[in-house]
Amino acid sequence: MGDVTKRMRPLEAADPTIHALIRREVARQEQGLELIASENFVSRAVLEALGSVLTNKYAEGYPGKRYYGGCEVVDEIEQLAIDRALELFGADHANVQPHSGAQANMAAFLAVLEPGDTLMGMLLTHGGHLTHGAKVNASGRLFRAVQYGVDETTGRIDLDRVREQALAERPRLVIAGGSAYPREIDFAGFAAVAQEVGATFMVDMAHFAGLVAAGVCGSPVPHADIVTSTTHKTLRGPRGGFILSRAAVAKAIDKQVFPGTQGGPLEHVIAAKAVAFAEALTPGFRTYAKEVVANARALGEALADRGYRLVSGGTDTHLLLVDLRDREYTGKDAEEALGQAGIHVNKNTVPGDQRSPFVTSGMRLGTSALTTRGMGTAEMQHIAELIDRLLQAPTDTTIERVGRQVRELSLAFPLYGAPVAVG
Ligand code: DSN
Repeated sequence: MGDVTKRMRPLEAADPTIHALIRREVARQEQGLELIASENFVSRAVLEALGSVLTNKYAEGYPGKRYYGGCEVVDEIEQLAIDRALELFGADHANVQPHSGAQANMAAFLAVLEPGDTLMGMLLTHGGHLTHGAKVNASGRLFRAVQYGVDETTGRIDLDRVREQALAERPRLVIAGGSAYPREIDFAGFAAVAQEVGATFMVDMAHFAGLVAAGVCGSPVPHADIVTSTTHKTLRGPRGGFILSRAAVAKAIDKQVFPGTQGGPLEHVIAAKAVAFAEALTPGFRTYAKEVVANARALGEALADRGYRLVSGGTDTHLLLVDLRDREYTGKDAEEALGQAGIHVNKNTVPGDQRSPFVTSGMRLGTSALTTRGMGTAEMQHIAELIDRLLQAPTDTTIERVGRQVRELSLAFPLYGAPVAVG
């Protein structure tokens, strides 16, 4: 029989506990329906780059100007990531080092603001993002944060109101973008407001970057001075961030990423970003992004047909926000009940929500991950039916029955085919 450890992969032999936990997570991802709007499934190529020896390398600085020797290979990798990001989005400058979207945003703020300056972003509870000036975040502590909301009856940004607020508050930075806003944003309109008050205009496109890359929704790049993003949502890359900018602020951005807010870049992640950017440049990715939006519309319509209220009445993107205030259950209840059957959504505040962010009156859904698995509009209709069945009667029997159908549906759309190597 020989030594069984010889047939094991290194992680399994060295740390069976972590190995087993990763296998459990592989099974959870394979057998569930991932509807969390900020999640997606990367390709095996991205996974391979992420798990590479590039993690061993220190490379503080930028390609050609590092504080360490031996950077000739990572220089080429990082330059490729930059060049591909520029080709994909058509900006003057790209910095691919931010470890996350939050890091990208803080570096961008510090590039154009001094502590105490006024920034203006969308309220977290109206679909904005924590890092756009929420009190509990450094963006709300270091800067004077003014927050705009959506019109609570339409669920949409009212640019006239944003303009009035900007004229009254005179922010030095105006931010558009968020994490639970299902509609396309009028970037040209925002840019005009920012210009009128003499502010820098920044767009955080983390959620819809993949749709922008594919040309399925309008690009903020021609309108904004700075565009920040993550790589792991609709863009389907590794967990991380990047910043695009006009030439005029490029040096300031680079300085605030390193040495301003970060140390050594994660070159293994940067390599994986380069792989994902190359994937996003293919015609196949354009088809994928179109399907993501078609699936979100189909899922929204199927839920609306069953009586669910969608904030803003629908979606232009990958994302849906369901207002549960006319129901007897909360967002937390919905997230927990659906989760027990393997349907993963997240509770989310809706505009005007009286409940805390830990409870909420809404749920947010997105179609990027299931579209990666190959699911289409027919599956979205089936999923709406499963969601409705479970939320109407979250009994043990329904959870068991819906859970069985969830597993069947998931396994009909294999995630990675053969088992993913975990070590
Ligand atoms: N937490 C992410 C989301 O779920 O949208 C944004 O950072």
